[in-house]
Amino acid sequence: MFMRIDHVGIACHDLEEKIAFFERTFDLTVVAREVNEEQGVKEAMLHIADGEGGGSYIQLLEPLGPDTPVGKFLAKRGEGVHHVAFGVPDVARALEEIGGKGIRLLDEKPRHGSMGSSIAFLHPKDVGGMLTELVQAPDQGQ
Ligand code: MC0
Repeated sequence: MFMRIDHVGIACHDLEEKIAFFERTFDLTVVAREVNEEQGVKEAMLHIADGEGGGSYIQLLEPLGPDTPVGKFLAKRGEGVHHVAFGVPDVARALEEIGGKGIRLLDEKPRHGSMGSSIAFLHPKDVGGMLTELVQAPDQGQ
């Protein structure tokens, strides 16, 4: 079902400061930036490598406000790994399969994600404490 790790999402207070840190420390490059109002984030993708069905990235996330998923996470836990996202060939089909196994779906159907992807989240409490995201790259499943 999973083709690769698409990205690791990291919650931060200051996106620009964290981008500068990752660029100078690990020689990574920002390849996309977006404000995603629906998800309540301002985010940047830093490219690491290319794999089956798409690339892999570090995703830096700054909340648009305190009453958003990342805003609440920061208040409760501070900066750090917020979620892990796995590339799948077909996110709607993956949701059906995973939901059928009793895992709580935070999204019943795919939503808009970074770089034109389709995404959906699984409840962290059902996945060993890890907020899990499914990602279908825009050129998959067409
Ligand atoms: C909350 N919990 C987490 C967690 N967030 N555990 C691991 N990782 C996280 N990120 C835990 C809490 O500690 C709590 O455990 C329990 O889950 C319920 O949390 P809560 O604080 O009561 O509930 P909420 O209201 O904060 O909701 C948490 C939930 C929510 C995960 C359901 O954040 C959500 O629906 N997230 C999916 C959307 C999202 O995160 N969007 C932002 C990234 P205890 O033990 O205290 O009960 S958008 C994105 O990344 C896009 C742009 C993209 O990739 O393209």
